[in-house]
Amino acid sequence: MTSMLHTSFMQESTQMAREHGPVFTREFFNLRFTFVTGADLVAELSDDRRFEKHVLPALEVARPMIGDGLLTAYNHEPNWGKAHDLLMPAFSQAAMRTYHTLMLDVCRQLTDAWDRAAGIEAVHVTDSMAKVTLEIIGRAGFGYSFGSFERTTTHPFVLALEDVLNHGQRLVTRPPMAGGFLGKRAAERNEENIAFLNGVVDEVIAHRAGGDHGSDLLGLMLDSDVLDPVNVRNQVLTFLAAGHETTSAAMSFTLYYLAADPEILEKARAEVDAVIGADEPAFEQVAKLRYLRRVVDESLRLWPTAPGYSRMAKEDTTLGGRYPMPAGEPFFVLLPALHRDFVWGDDPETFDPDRFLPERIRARPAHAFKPFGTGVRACIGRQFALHQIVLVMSRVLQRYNPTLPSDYRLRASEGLTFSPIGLTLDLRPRQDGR
Ligand code: MNH
Repeated sequence: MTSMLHTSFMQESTQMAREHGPVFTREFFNLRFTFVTGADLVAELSDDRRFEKHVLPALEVARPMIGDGLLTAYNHEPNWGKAHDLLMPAFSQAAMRTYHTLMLDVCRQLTDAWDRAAGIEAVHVTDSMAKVTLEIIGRAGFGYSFGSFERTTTHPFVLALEDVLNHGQRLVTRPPMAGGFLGKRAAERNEENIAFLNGVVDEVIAHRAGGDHGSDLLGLMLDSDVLDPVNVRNQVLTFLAAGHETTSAAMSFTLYYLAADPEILEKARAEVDAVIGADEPAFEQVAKLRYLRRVVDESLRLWPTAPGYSRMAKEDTTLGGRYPMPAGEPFFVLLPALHRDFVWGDDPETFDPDRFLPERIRARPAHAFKPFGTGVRACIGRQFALHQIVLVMSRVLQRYNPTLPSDYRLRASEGLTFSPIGLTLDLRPRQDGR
């Protein structure tokens, strides 16, 4: 869902932050963003006693599809707390053991597909990563395989999901089409898409009714009985909408940075060889890939695939003692700018995984790194995303020697997420017998 808007509003705003930060306002079509980019102010905004999540218009327009699902629920909606309490344990680091085997299955599908494909040059890694994350969340979320690696065209479910999200983005970024024919047609089509998505999920749920509910997230929700059926459906669609492209784009950026620097690539590969060897990684080994994890974190620093999140004051206050913040008014944490704040040193554009060495993290102010949002409304899928990203990267490094085409220059598209434009890699099998 990165292709529709043809904009770089967030990237431009990031450039402006050095001069105009730490708080400045910009308009984008009929939207108004007050950006916060300073680490000290973001730290203050992270206080859940004074501030809370604001559901951005860009999220709000997804409510016809995912309603009061975790991502788009208003703070006062009771289903948020019910779903949060129920699902938190299923997203803990320990729970990742449950998904490790299916994640490995999907890695095997990926490497099989790459090995089968005649060409190892100019592999469209962003497409491949999108398939990986879709298969993983489909299976972990509701035991569903989209057959991404067998298909030559995009699954209709995925097309409908992307259509709905794009439709929402157009609604908030363009003036209303004033009931014109095209607007009416687009609205109808959107309703058809939503009905189709609901139908697919409902069918899966119906198959589970009675008997064995299964050990995926859907099974957990059906077993517990605390969420009503519509909310269960909202959660399933939320995992797909929130957990698919953010994660796949993060994998693509990480692959870019690995391939872009032979020294970093070599260090990551040496670690994978030392910790795992040539076999499939065991669950416990993934967390031991400390250097690779730092590469992932550093990629998320420069390209936090979700560009930001929005906060509002619970009561009238001032931010940093000088920026008036009336209750309920949104302030947007612009992550690429926060992640280049002066607390990161004077070379914030330099890719350096060692910024995430434990002692260097401790030396930085808290809240300078927020790719997964903050507080009680932070990303529930964080461990799930990180486990699969590190796992998939390790499988790639075990098998291939990724190199960038010499003329590739990193540029990112933006929509609900950032994603690298036109990234391809040459993936030669490793020659050292691994
Ligand atoms: Mn995720 C919330 C970023 C992967 C499901 N996610 C958020 C927020 C950010 C975010 C930022 C906070 C939004 C806000 O404050 O409005 N999420 C990411 C990134 C990745 C990611 C950068 C991958 C990299 N997210 C995932 C995955 C899943 C997921 C994977 C599900 C399997 N995220 C969510 C849900 C929420 C969320 C659900 C809302 C949590 C809540 O409010 O309770």
